[in-house]
Amino acid sequence: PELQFPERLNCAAELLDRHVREGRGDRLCIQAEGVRWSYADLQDRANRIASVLTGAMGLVPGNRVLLCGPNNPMLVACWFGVVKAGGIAVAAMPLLRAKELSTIADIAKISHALCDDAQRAEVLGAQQKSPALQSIRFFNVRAEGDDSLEALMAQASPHFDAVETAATDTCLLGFTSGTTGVPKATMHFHRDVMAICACWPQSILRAHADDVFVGSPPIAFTFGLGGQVLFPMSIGASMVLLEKAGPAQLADGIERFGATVVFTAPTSYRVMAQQGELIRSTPLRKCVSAGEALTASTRALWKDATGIEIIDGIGSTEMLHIFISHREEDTRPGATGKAVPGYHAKVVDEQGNEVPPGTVGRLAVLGPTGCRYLADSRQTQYVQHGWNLTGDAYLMDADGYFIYQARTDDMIISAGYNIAAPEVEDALMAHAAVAECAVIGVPDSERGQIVKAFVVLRSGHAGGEAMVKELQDFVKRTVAPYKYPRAIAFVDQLPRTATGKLQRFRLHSPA
Ligand code: 3UK
Repeated sequence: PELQFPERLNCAAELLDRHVREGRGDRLCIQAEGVRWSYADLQDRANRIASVLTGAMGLVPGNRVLLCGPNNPMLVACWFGVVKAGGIAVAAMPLLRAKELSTIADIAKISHALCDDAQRAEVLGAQQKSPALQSIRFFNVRAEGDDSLEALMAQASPHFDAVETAATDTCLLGFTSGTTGVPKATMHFHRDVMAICACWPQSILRAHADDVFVGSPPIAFTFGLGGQVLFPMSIGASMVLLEKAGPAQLADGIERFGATVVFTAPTSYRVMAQQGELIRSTPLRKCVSAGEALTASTRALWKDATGIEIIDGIGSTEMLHIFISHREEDTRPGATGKAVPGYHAKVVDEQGNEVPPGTVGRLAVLGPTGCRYLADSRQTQYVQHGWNLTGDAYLMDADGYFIYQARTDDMIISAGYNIAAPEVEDALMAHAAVAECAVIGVPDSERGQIVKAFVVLRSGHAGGEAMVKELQDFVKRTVAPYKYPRAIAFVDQLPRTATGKLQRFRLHSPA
């Protein structure tokens, strides 16, 4: 990939203004419920927002701007307005409460906010706790006669030349999903945004300008920002934005808007597979999965239901986007794939030495993007000798495919055996009575740790001695018997982050 960038670079100018300048202003850029914007339409909105920010709102380059709301066209216009003005976009997961927004505002030293009206009360609540958050405007305001962003935009100039930021100026802060506790902010440069557009989409996805992108993750999650906004715009394609994108709404959105490329998580593919006929009737042709491991069974289920091979990729907030993946024609069930061109990956031991193929170790990656935590001492745990340690246990097979095992925290060592929690979970999930489950290691005086499973049963099934025995025997029949859960607890639900990731650490505490 071409990864030489000029010293002065504004990624919003590259992804948006370039299309208008080169005569593609009339091309479709965004569709949503009742909305159809061309690239010129989006540029008009973004310019007016940049004018409001730098005018009435007093923004100067480098200021951090909180963006709140569900995925919709105005949220995307705000993202481009902020970045064109040289500000730093800090998108918050939808539905966060005042307390969580205030934590983000404090960590990221946020001075301005542009928020969907739906989040008004929570953002104003956050301002009470974080007085540095001075200037707030609301968009998608339904009530008349107000302080809405749209009212200011109507008065503002539609012309705004993007600020000539340095390629190494920060343009976005991404918050980690908090699977291990307190969220961390990661800094990404204008150059990093252009780098992710030049790597995985070009060599793996290979979409074209007529593709219609859709997906479920919020743009506050860099998986969603890249897949649904940056990647289509980098090739002059279009995006469909869905405010609610559970599996049923996503399948419906694919059909109604004729989407051809979808980004979502494995759980969503499992549910949508029940609507295989509907999917087959649409022009959908590329399906991307990330966020958590794609099991061989989910891959097969989707392929059988729709005829489409899922493109699995592992990415992280720290690396900005996907760094190990494979093309549809080169899948190996159970493996994530190989390093994306532009990136290097290896499996290392505790000392950082590369281990031989077939050996489980920590995944280390190196590439044009990488981890920069904002003022957080955990930086030195993530980046060692220039390599990024993602916190995942992987092995590389003899042919160079990387095979996911577990989060390094989720390797259970019991009586000297290494047991990956997700493997036991897969085995349990195959039982008809199990709706969801999570497996952890708990301290045990005899074995060091034992395998403990938290199980959510499907309706119509009862927990109890007999079910415990039934599930234990079932696991022993499908995986090596030493991996069976010696303890099983039945629960109503499992703790998850806003992006749907299991928070295993919360299962370790009795609360
Ligand atoms: C896990 C996967 C196995 C893995 C993300 C694509 O998920 C993203 O970012 P997060 O910071 O989490 C990163 C962690 O999630 N993971 C993600 N994808 C896979 N595990 N197979 C996969 N395909 O533990 C990783 O360390 O929330 C994904 C693009 C951008 C992203 N931010």
